[in-house]
Amino acid sequence: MSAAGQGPAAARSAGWTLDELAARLLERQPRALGRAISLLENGSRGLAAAADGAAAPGARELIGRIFPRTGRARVVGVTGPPGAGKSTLVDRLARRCRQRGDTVAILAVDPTSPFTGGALLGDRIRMQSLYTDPGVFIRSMATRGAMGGLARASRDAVDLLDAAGFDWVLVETVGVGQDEVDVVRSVDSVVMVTVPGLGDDIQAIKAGILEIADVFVINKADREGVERTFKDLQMMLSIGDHGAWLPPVLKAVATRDEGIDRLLVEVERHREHLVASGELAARRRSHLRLRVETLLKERVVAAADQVLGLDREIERGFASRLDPYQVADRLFSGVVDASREELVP
Ligand SMILES: Nc1nc2c(ncn2[C@@H]2O[C@H](COP(=O)(O)OP(=O)(O)O)[C@@H](O)[C@H]2O)c(=O)[nH]1
Ligand SMILES: [Mg+2]
Repeated sequence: MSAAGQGPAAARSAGWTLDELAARLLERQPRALGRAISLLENGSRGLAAAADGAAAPGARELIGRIFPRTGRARVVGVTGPPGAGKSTLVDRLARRCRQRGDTVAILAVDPTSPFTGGALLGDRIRMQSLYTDPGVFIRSMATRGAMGGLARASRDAVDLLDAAGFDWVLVETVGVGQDEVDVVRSVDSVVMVTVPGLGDDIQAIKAGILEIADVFVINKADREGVERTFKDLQMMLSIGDHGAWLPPVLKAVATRDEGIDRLLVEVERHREHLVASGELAARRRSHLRLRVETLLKERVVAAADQVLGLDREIERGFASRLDPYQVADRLFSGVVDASREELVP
Protein backbone atom coordinates (compact mmCIF):
# COMPACT_ATOMS: atom_id res chain seq x y z
CA MET A 1 0.00 0.00 0.00
CA SER A 2 1.22 3.44 -0.75
CA ALA A 3 1.35 5.75 2.23
CA ALA A 4 -1.22 8.01 0.68
CA GLY A 5 -1.47 11.52 2.01
CA GLN A 6 -4.57 13.64 2.17
CA GLY A 7 -7.05 14.19 -0.58
CA PRO A 8 -6.12 15.08 -4.12
CA ALA A 9 -2.45 14.91 -3.17
CA ALA A 10 -2.90 11.17 -2.67
CA ALA A 11 -4.34 10.79 -6.14
CA ARG A 12 -1.51 12.87 -7.56
CA SER A 13 1.07 10.68 -5.88
CA ALA A 14 0.65 8.30 -8.80
CA GLY A 15 1.22 11.21 -11.12
CA TRP A 16 -2.52 11.47 -11.74
CA THR A 17 -4.85 14.31 -11.09
CA LEU A 18 -8.32 13.53 -9.83
CA ASP A 19 -9.58 13.92 -13.41
CA GLU A 20 -7.05 11.42 -14.71
CA LEU A 21 -7.80 9.00 -11.93
CA ALA A 22 -11.53 9.23 -12.65
CA ALA A 23 -10.94 8.66 -16.37
CA ARG A 24 -8.82 5.57 -15.67
CA LEU A 25 -11.44 4.24 -13.29
CA LEU A 26 -14.05 4.36 -15.98
CA GLU A 27 -11.71 2.23 -18.12
CA ARG A 28 -11.48 -0.18 -15.17
CA GLN A 29 -7.68 0.05 -15.02
CA PRO A 30 -6.71 -2.14 -12.04
CA ARG A 31 -4.02 0.22 -10.77
CA ALA A 32 -6.42 3.13 -10.78
CA LEU A 33 -9.10 1.05 -9.06
CA GLY A 34 -6.63 -0.02 -6.38
CA ARG A 35 -5.41 3.50 -5.83
CA ALA A 36 -8.91 4.93 -5.71
CA ILE A 37 -9.99 2.41 -3.08
CA SER A 38 -6.91 3.26 -1.02
CA LEU A 39 -7.94 6.87 -1.30
CA LEU A 40 -11.38 6.01 0.06
CA GLU A 41 -9.81 4.09 2.95
CA ASN A 42 -7.44 6.90 3.77
CA GLY A 43 -10.31 9.32 3.45
CA SER A 44 -11.96 7.59 6.36
CA ARG A 45 -8.79 7.68 8.38
CA GLY A 46 -8.19 11.30 7.51
CA LEU A 47 -11.67 12.05 8.72
CA ALA A 48 -11.04 10.45 12.09
CA ALA A 49 -7.74 12.24 12.46
CA ALA A 50 -9.04 15.61 11.35
CA ALA A 51 -12.26 15.21 13.37
CA ASP A 52 -13.90 17.86 11.25
CA GLY A 53 -16.73 15.55 10.28
CA ALA A 54 -16.17 15.96 6.57
CA ALA A 55 -14.62 13.30 4.37
CA ALA A 56 -11.09 14.06 3.33
CA PRO A 57 -11.28 16.07 0.11
CA GLY A 58 -9.84 13.40 -2.16
CA ALA A 59 -12.32 10.67 -1.24
CA ARG A 60 -15.19 13.06 -1.19
CA GLU A 61 -14.37 14.61 -4.54
CA LEU A 62 -13.87 11.20 -6.07
CA ILE A 63 -17.28 10.01 -4.88
CA GLY A 64 -18.79 13.26 -6.12
CA ARG A 65 -17.24 12.63 -9.51
CA ILE A 66 -18.26 9.02 -9.97
CA PHE A 67 -21.60 8.91 -8.16
CA PRO A 68 -23.73 9.95 -11.15
CA ARG A 69 -22.54 6.80 -12.92
CA THR A 70 -23.62 4.41 -10.18
CA GLY A 71 -26.73 2.26 -10.07
CA ARG A 72 -26.13 -0.18 -12.89
CA ALA A 73 -24.18 -3.02 -11.22
CA ARG A 74 -25.77 -6.00 -9.52
CA VAL A 75 -24.49 -5.66 -5.98
CA VAL A 76 -24.61 -8.96 -4.13
CA GLY A 77 -23.49 -9.46 -0.53
CA VAL A 78 -22.26 -12.89 0.51
CA THR A 79 -22.23 -13.24 4.25
CA GLY A 80 -21.96 -15.96 6.88
CA PRO A 81 -19.65 -17.29 9.57
CA PRO A 82 -15.90 -17.72 9.05
CA GLY A 83 -15.04 -20.93 7.23
CA ALA A 84 -18.54 -21.43 5.78
CA GLY A 85 -17.09 -21.30 2.28
CA LYS A 86 -17.98 -17.74 1.29
CA SER A 87 -14.74 -17.11 -0.58
CA THR A 88 -15.03 -20.42 -2.39
CA LEU A 89 -18.63 -19.68 -3.37
CA VAL A 90 -17.79 -16.16 -4.50
CA ASP A 91 -14.94 -17.55 -6.59
CA ARG A 92 -17.28 -20.05 -8.28
CA LEU A 93 -20.00 -17.50 -8.77
CA ALA A 94 -17.53 -15.08 -10.31
CA ARG A 95 -16.39 -17.75 -12.77
CA ARG A 96 -20.00 -18.38 -13.80
CA CYS A 97 -20.54 -14.69 -14.40
CA ARG A 98 -17.35 -14.52 -16.47
CA GLN A 99 -18.45 -17.48 -18.59
CA ARG A 100 -21.46 -15.39 -19.57
CA GLY A 101 -19.15 -12.55 -20.49
CA ASP A 102 -20.02 -10.38 -17.49
CA THR A 103 -17.33 -8.45 -15.64
CA VAL A 104 -17.00 -8.99 -11.89
CA ALA A 105 -15.57 -7.05 -8.98
CA ILE A 106 -15.03 -8.86 -5.69
CA LEU A 107 -14.72 -6.93 -2.46
CA ALA A 108 -13.75 -8.94 0.62
CA VAL A 109 -14.57 -6.91 3.71
CA ASP A 110 -12.94 -8.30 6.82
CA PRO A 111 -12.62 -6.16 9.92
CA THR A 112 -10.69 -8.83 11.79
CA SER A 113 -7.80 -9.26 9.42
CA PRO A 114 -4.87 -6.96 9.02
CA PHE A 115 -4.61 -5.84 5.43
CA THR A 116 -2.40 -8.68 4.26
CA GLY A 117 -3.82 -11.18 6.76
CA GLY A 118 -3.45 -14.92 6.47
CA ALA A 119 -7.06 -15.68 5.59
CA LEU A 120 -7.11 -13.12 2.82
CA LEU A 121 -3.80 -14.35 1.53
CA GLY A 122 -5.30 -17.85 1.35
CA ASP A 123 -8.25 -16.45 -0.57
CA ARG A 124 -5.88 -14.76 -2.95
CA ILE A 125 -4.01 -17.91 -3.74
CA ARG A 126 -7.25 -19.77 -4.29
CA MET A 127 -8.51 -17.01 -6.56
CA GLN A 128 -5.27 -16.78 -8.48
CA SER A 129 -6.63 -17.73 -11.87
CA LEU A 130 -9.30 -15.09 -11.49
CA TYR A 131 -6.54 -12.61 -10.72
CA THR A 132 -5.06 -12.87 -14.17
CA ASP A 133 -8.44 -12.22 -15.81
CA PRO A 134 -8.81 -8.56 -16.81
CA GLY A 135 -12.59 -8.89 -16.47
CA VAL A 136 -12.20 -9.48 -12.74
CA PHE A 137 -11.07 -7.12 -10.02
CA ILE A 138 -10.43 -8.44 -6.50
CA ARG A 139 -9.77 -6.33 -3.47
CA SER A 140 -9.85 -6.89 0.26
CA MET A 141 -10.59 -4.22 2.79
CA ALA A 142 -9.86 -4.43 6.50
CA THR A 143 -10.16 -2.20 9.53
CA ARG A 144 -8.76 1.24 9.16
CA GLY A 145 -9.15 4.24 11.34
CA ALA A 146 -12.28 4.90 13.33
CA MET A 147 -15.27 2.70 14.05
CA GLY A 148 -17.63 2.80 11.14
CA GLY A 149 -14.80 3.78 8.83
CA LEU A 150 -14.73 0.37 7.23
CA ALA A 151 -18.44 0.40 6.49
CA ARG A 152 -18.20 3.81 4.87
CA ALA A 153 -15.10 2.96 2.88
CA SER A 154 -16.64 -0.30 1.65
CA ARG A 155 -19.87 1.35 0.57
CA ASP A 156 -17.89 4.01 -1.23
CA ALA A 157 -15.81 1.27 -2.84
CA VAL A 158 -18.98 -0.47 -4.07
CA ASP A 159 -20.08 2.81 -5.65
CA LEU A 160 -16.72 3.14 -7.29
CA LEU A 161 -16.76 -0.38 -8.75
CA ASP A 162 -20.35 0.13 -9.89
CA ALA A 163 -19.43 3.40 -11.59
CA ALA A 164 -16.40 1.71 -13.16
CA GLY A 165 -18.87 -0.46 -15.05
CA PHE A 166 -18.52 -3.89 -13.49
CA ASP A 167 -21.64 -5.92 -14.20
CA TRP A 168 -21.40 -7.58 -10.79
CA VAL A 169 -20.03 -6.39 -7.49
CA LEU A 170 -19.74 -9.31 -5.06
CA VAL A 171 -19.14 -8.28 -1.46
CA GLU A 172 -17.93 -10.95 0.96
CA THR A 173 -18.28 -10.25 4.70
CA VAL A 174 -18.26 -12.33 7.86
CA GLY A 175 -21.48 -10.61 8.89
CA VAL A 176 -20.72 -10.00 12.54
CA GLY A 177 -20.19 -6.62 14.10
CA GLN A 178 -21.90 -3.35 13.28
CA ASP A 179 -19.59 -2.39 10.44
CA GLU A 180 -20.27 -5.63 8.64
CA VAL A 181 -23.99 -5.59 9.20
CA ASP A 182 -24.02 -2.05 7.81
CA VAL A 183 -22.16 -3.27 4.75
CA VAL A 184 -24.65 -6.09 4.26
CA ARG A 185 -27.49 -3.61 4.66
CA SER A 186 -26.29 -1.68 1.65
CA VAL A 187 -26.33 -4.32 -1.08
CA ASP A 188 -29.18 -5.24 -3.42
CA SER A 189 -29.28 -8.96 -2.66
CA VAL A 190 -27.99 -10.72 0.44
CA VAL A 191 -26.79 -14.33 0.19
CA MET A 192 -26.47 -15.93 3.59
CA VAL A 193 -24.07 -18.87 3.64
CA THR A 194 -24.39 -21.41 6.37
CA VAL A 195 -23.18 -24.99 6.90
CA PRO A 196 -24.83 -28.13 8.26
CA GLY A 197 -25.27 -27.87 12.04
CA LEU A 198 -27.58 -25.65 14.02
CA GLY A 199 -24.94 -23.53 15.76
CA ASP A 200 -24.27 -21.31 12.82
CA ASP A 201 -27.93 -20.66 12.19
CA ILE A 202 -28.42 -19.41 15.71
CA GLN A 203 -25.37 -17.23 15.25
CA ALA A 204 -26.93 -15.76 12.14
CA ILE A 205 -30.16 -14.92 13.93
CA LYS A 206 -28.20 -13.24 16.69
CA ALA A 207 -26.32 -11.15 14.19
CA GLY A 208 -29.64 -9.96 12.80
CA ILE A 209 -28.71 -11.29 9.38
CA LEU A 210 -31.50 -13.81 9.09
CA GLU A 211 -34.08 -11.07 8.63
CA ILE A 212 -32.19 -9.43 5.80
CA ALA A 213 -31.09 -12.54 3.88
CA ASP A 214 -32.65 -12.95 0.43
CA VAL A 215 -31.13 -16.30 -0.48
CA PHE A 216 -29.86 -18.99 1.89
CA VAL A 217 -27.11 -21.37 0.88
CA ILE A 218 -26.29 -24.40 2.98
CA ASN A 219 -22.75 -24.92 1.78
CA LYS A 220 -20.70 -28.03 2.55
CA ALA A 221 -23.76 -30.07 1.69
CA ASP A 222 -21.33 -32.99 1.38
CA ARG A 223 -21.36 -33.04 5.17
CA GLU A 224 -23.70 -34.75 7.56
CA GLY A 225 -26.74 -32.94 8.89
CA VAL A 226 -27.61 -31.01 5.74
CA GLU A 227 -31.25 -32.17 5.69
CA ARG A 228 -31.73 -31.19 9.29
CA THR A 229 -30.32 -27.70 8.70
CA PHE A 230 -32.46 -27.43 5.55
CA LYS A 231 -35.62 -28.19 7.52
CA ASP A 232 -34.62 -25.94 10.41
CA LEU A 233 -34.04 -23.01 8.09
CA GLN A 234 -37.29 -23.53 6.23
CA MET A 235 -39.10 -23.74 9.56
CA MET A 236 -37.62 -20.47 10.70
CA LEU A 237 -38.48 -18.85 7.39
CA SER A 238 -42.06 -20.10 7.50
CA ILE A 239 -42.75 -18.16 10.70
CA GLY A 240 -41.18 -14.91 9.52
CA ASP A 241 -42.87 -12.20 7.48
CA HIS A 242 -41.20 -11.90 4.11
CA GLY A 243 -43.68 -10.02 2.03
CA ALA A 244 -43.68 -11.02 -1.61
CA TRP A 245 -40.29 -12.73 -1.56
CA LEU A 246 -39.80 -15.99 0.29
CA PRO A 247 -36.03 -16.52 0.54
CA PRO A 248 -35.13 -19.82 -1.13
CA VAL A 249 -32.91 -22.30 0.73
CA LEU A 250 -30.28 -23.89 -1.51
CA LYS A 251 -27.67 -26.57 -1.00
CA ALA A 252 -24.18 -26.29 -2.41
CA VAL A 253 -20.78 -27.92 -2.37
CA ALA A 254 -18.66 -25.00 -3.44
CA THR A 255 -15.43 -26.99 -3.60
CA ARG A 256 -17.04 -29.37 -6.12
CA ASP A 257 -18.76 -26.55 -7.98
CA GLU A 258 -22.17 -27.97 -7.12
CA GLY A 259 -25.20 -25.75 -6.63
CA ILE A 260 -23.60 -22.68 -8.13
CA ASP A 261 -25.79 -22.53 -11.23
CA ARG A 262 -28.87 -22.63 -9.05
CA LEU A 263 -27.42 -19.91 -6.84
CA LEU A 264 -26.92 -17.66 -9.84
CA VAL A 265 -30.47 -18.39 -11.01
CA GLU A 266 -31.89 -17.45 -7.61
CA VAL A 267 -29.79 -14.30 -7.33
CA GLU A 268 -31.04 -13.22 -10.74
CA ARG A 269 -34.60 -14.14 -9.85
CA HIS A 270 -34.28 -12.00 -6.75
CA ARG A 271 -32.99 -9.15 -8.84
CA GLU A 272 -35.98 -9.46 -11.16
CA HIS A 273 -38.26 -9.45 -8.15
CA LEU A 274 -36.58 -6.29 -6.83
CA VAL A 275 -37.04 -4.51 -10.13
CA ALA A 276 -40.59 -5.70 -10.81
CA SER A 277 -41.86 -4.92 -7.31
CA GLY A 278 -40.22 -1.53 -7.03
CA GLU A 279 -38.27 -2.87 -4.07
CA LEU A 280 -34.93 -2.09 -5.71
CA ALA A 281 -35.61 1.63 -5.63
CA ALA A 282 -36.99 1.32 -2.09
CA ARG A 283 -33.86 -0.48 -0.94
CA ARG A 284 -31.56 1.99 -2.58
CA ARG A 285 -33.46 4.84 -1.01
CA SER A 286 -33.06 3.23 2.40
CA HIS A 287 -29.36 2.63 1.71
CA LEU A 288 -29.00 6.32 1.00
CA ARG A 289 -30.82 7.12 4.22
CA LEU A 290 -28.54 4.83 6.23
CA ARG A 291 -25.45 6.42 4.76
CA VAL A 292 -26.71 9.95 5.22
CA GLU A 293 -27.70 9.28 8.82
CA THR A 294 -24.28 7.79 9.53
CA LEU A 295 -22.53 10.80 8.05
CA LEU A 296 -24.79 13.19 9.93
CA LYS A 297 -24.17 11.49 13.27
CA GLU A 298 -20.45 11.55 12.68
CA ARG A 299 -20.57 15.21 11.75
CA VAL A 300 -22.59 16.18 14.81
CA VAL A 301 -20.26 14.27 17.14
CA ALA A 302 -17.18 15.70 15.43
CA ALA A 303 -18.63 19.22 15.55
CA ALA A 304 -19.49 18.87 19.23
CA ASP A 305 -15.95 17.81 19.88
CA GLN A 306 -14.62 20.71 17.87
CA VAL A 307 -16.82 23.32 19.52
CA LEU A 308 -16.89 22.26 23.18
CA GLY A 309 -14.56 19.29 23.45
CA LEU A 310 -16.23 15.93 23.93
CA ASP A 311 -13.82 14.67 26.60
CA ARG A 312 -14.08 17.89 28.55
CA GLU A 313 -17.88 17.89 28.57
CA ILE A 314 -18.07 14.23 29.53
CA GLU A 315 -15.63 14.83 32.37
CA ARG A 316 -17.63 17.85 33.48
CA GLY A 317 -20.90 15.88 33.33
CA PHE A 318 -19.38 13.00 35.24
CA ALA A 319 -17.99 15.24 37.97
CA SER A 320 -21.32 17.11 38.35
CA ARG A 321 -23.37 13.90 38.11
CA LEU A 322 -25.30 15.24 35.12
CA ASP A 323 -27.50 12.73 33.34
CA PRO A 324 -26.64 11.76 29.74
CA TYR A 325 -29.49 13.86 28.33
CA GLN A 326 -28.12 16.98 30.00
CA VAL A 327 -24.63 16.37 28.65
CA ALA A 328 -25.95 15.68 25.15
CA ASP A 329 -28.23 18.76 25.32
CA ARG A 330 -25.34 20.99 26.20
CA LEU A 331 -23.15 19.56 23.44
CA PHE A 332 -25.92 19.75 20.87
CA SER A 333 -26.78 23.34 21.82
CA GLY A 334 -23.12 24.19 21.45
CA VAL A 335 -23.14 22.81 17.91
CA VAL A 336 -26.35 24.62 16.97
CA ASP A 337 -25.09 27.93 18.36
CA ALA A 338 -21.78 27.55 16.62
CA SER A 339 -23.45 26.73 13.31
CA ARG A 340 -25.53 29.91 13.60
CA GLU A 341 -22.29 31.80 13.97
CA GLU A 342 -20.95 29.66 11.13
CA LEU A 343 -18.18 28.24 13.24
CA VAL A 344 -19.13 24.76 12.11
CA PRO A 345 -18.40 24.06 8.47
N1 LIG B 1 -16.24 -30.08 2.49
C1 LIG B 1 -16.40 -28.87 1.97
N2 LIG B 1 -15.46 -27.93 2.20
C2 LIG B 1 -15.64 -26.70 1.65
C3 LIG B 1 -16.77 -26.40 0.86
N3 LIG B 1 -16.66 -25.11 0.48
C4 LIG B 1 -15.53 -24.62 1.01
N4 LIG B 1 -14.90 -25.58 1.71
C5 LIG B 1 -13.65 -25.47 2.45
O1 LIG B 1 -13.87 -24.75 3.65
C6 LIG B 1 -12.74 -23.96 3.97
C7 LIG B 1 -13.16 -22.50 4.17
O2 LIG B 1 -13.57 -21.98 2.92
P1 LIG B 1 -13.57 -20.42 2.62
O3 LIG B 1 -14.15 -20.24 1.26
O4 LIG B 1 -12.24 -19.83 2.86
O5 LIG B 1 -14.58 -19.91 3.74
P2 LIG B 1 -14.91 -18.41 4.20
O6 LIG B 1 -14.14 -18.16 5.46
O7 LIG B 1 -16.37 -18.42 4.49
O8 LIG B 1 -14.55 -17.48 3.10
C8 LIG B 1 -11.74 -24.14 2.87
O9 LIG B 1 -10.81 -25.09 3.25
C9 LIG B 1 -12.59 -24.65 1.72
O10 LIG B 1 -11.88 -25.45 0.82
C10 LIG B 1 -17.73 -27.44 0.62
O11 LIG B 1 -18.74 -27.24 -0.04
N5 LIG B 1 -17.48 -28.63 1.21
MG1 LIG C 1 -13.32 -15.77 3.06
